[in-house]
Amino acid sequence: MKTALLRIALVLAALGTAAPLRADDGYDLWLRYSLVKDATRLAEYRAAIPRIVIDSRTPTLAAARDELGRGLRGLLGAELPFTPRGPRGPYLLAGTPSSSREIDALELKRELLAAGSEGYVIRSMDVGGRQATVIAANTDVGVLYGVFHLLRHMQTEGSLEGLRIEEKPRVERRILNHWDNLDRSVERGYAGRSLWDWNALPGTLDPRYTDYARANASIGINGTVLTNVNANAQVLTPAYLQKVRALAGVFRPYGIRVYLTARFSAPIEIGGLRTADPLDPAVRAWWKAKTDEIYRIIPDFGGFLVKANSEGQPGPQDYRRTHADGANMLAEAVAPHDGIVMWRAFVYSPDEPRDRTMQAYDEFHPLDGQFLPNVLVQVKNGPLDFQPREPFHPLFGAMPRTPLMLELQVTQEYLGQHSDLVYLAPMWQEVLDADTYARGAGSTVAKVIDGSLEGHRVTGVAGVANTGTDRNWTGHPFHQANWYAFGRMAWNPAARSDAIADEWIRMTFTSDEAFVRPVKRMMMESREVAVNYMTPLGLHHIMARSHHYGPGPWVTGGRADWTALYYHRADTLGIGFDRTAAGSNAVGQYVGPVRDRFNDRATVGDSLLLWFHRVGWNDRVESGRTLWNEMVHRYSAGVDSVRAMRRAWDGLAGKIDAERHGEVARRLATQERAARWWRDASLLYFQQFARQPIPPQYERPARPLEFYTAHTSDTIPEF
Ligand code: BDP
Repeated sequence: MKTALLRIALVLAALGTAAPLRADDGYDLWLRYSLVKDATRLAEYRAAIPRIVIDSRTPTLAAARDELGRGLRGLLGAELPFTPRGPRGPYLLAGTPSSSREIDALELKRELLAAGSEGYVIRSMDVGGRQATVIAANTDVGVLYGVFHLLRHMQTEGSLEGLRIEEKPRVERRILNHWDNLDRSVERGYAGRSLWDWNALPGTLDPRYTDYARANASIGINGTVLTNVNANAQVLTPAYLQKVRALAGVFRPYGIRVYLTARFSAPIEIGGLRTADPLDPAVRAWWKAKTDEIYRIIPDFGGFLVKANSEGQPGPQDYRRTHADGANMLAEAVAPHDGIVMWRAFVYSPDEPRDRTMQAYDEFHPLDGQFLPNVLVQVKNGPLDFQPREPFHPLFGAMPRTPLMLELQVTQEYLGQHSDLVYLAPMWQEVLDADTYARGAGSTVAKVIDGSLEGHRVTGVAGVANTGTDRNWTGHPFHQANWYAFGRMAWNPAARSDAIADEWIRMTFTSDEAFVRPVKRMMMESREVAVNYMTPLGLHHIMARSHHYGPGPWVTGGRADWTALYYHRADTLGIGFDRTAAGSNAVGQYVGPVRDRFNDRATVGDSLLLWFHRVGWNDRVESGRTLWNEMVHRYSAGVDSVRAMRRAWDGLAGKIDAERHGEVARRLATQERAARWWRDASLLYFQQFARQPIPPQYERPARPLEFYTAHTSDTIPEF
């Protein structure tokens, strides 16, 4: 009796009846591999893949094999046998022409030629009279990527019949930038402490390092900069390099290289030199020796990321040298080892500039053609600093002889930090799709980045990571989607944000359409919602001082371009930063048609209106409302949309596990309070200048302006 009951219980468990409500702490990210719900699909998978053939003699093929085992065990609810060569019947075959004689014999030569060093081919095909699902690649890591693709295909319940997939990344270096400090604090991190336990390294290897690598490999990320751009030279000392080597050893099987940030003054700080002048022979020799030492310890080290002469960081300009002089010195040191230098263009002068958004272009544009071939200039998506909305950076398309790397911020410094559900992929898509007109119509930022516009071979995309020691890696469960989307868009800058959201939801939660549809809508709208309650109509950098969470349009004092006033310039006549030809002429940094569009009030569009124009409070905008009324409307709509998101989410209770549902519900409640805080504080502040009432159909602010301006902490005030 007991055993019969047990058997029934086991069968029920295997059928996954209880699966939707299984408590889930989010640790498994999108790699949950829960049992396939659709019975027909499940039967199809079980019939097509009763066994797996993969030679796993290398660490990377072993990782591929482990992932297949783990994934299919979860998806199919059964342990599949790994056989050297199955007897009869269908099977899954994975490998390279050198790991597998069967693969070598397949008619896939042309496809494999096209797949390159990281691509793969997935086929349902006949192999020696037997039906096989084949994952073939030229390299082990290609096989691993193919395995993750097939698992994703099955997690999203695609058919295995007639599979013909050929994939390869469009960008060579797909890199996370960790702004992690050696004391384990994370600059602009909202998910706990740094994943790198420097004290315990190199002796102790946290199992999370492997899961971190798996997650990254599953979305094609192939590099990680372990340390903050505000760099500490200590990481280049022998003791730390041993720790870095230990991490590199964990990541290597997953195709992930490590990179480090190089503090420009390291020759002085840890090298005992008196200068860090990039043209000084002793300095050059020091970097060369240091680099050789690093490569002796980590033979596949990726290279250096450098923030120089920006926000107090040392750099070549301290010695009256150029950014090219600095970058080339390091590039020469890493070149013999096939390394690269990622030199950041996020610079602005220590003197207060007329228009800060113009400085990176002014400095870097003249240097085009002066960088060595293994230097990438890393440019943030917009000319200011990761705001909820910015125009694309004018350097894209303006440095044809230099490979430009796109830097995106996955962590949400300016987009609600720990609390706000903001899916960032639509914002990244907006940038990647933007037409620079550098070589006529169709010269999109995506084509600049993937090298196709100017024929660059070295290409890259960087994302400032949002990971930390929180059990679910990113704090907010939906912030996992931004890590996921970053990888998918770095692999293919032409990927669509809604398709990525769709697969992420299915893999992370469920394929139940009644859940997928509303959640996808919520995600796709979320960025515009945040823009509305934070910085509508092209407003920017009106966040609170330093911590950047919550509103601070009143911030003045100190360095002018670190204040909100500098950016919004509100007075009784109007508001906005005049960047037209009559103003700072920032529009002049864009190519003809773009310049003209931004320069003209009639064509710029409301979304970037106050970025480029000063507008009177009673001027009409696209909706036909006056500017003031539109501002009230947008801030209010932002709050209303968050309320709608909460209602939609509450209605989905029971469709997924209570644990993650509850966590998101709690964060949405916080987001609503944050949105109201933004709305009330911003409207009251700007109202002083507009001198007009909030129209009666809109909600009143809860407290007077002084209440909000008196609040300076990074917690939401009680109102
Ligand atoms: C800003 C951050 C600051 C970073 C800087 C950078 O506020 O913490 O150091 O960017 O990108 O957005 O270097």
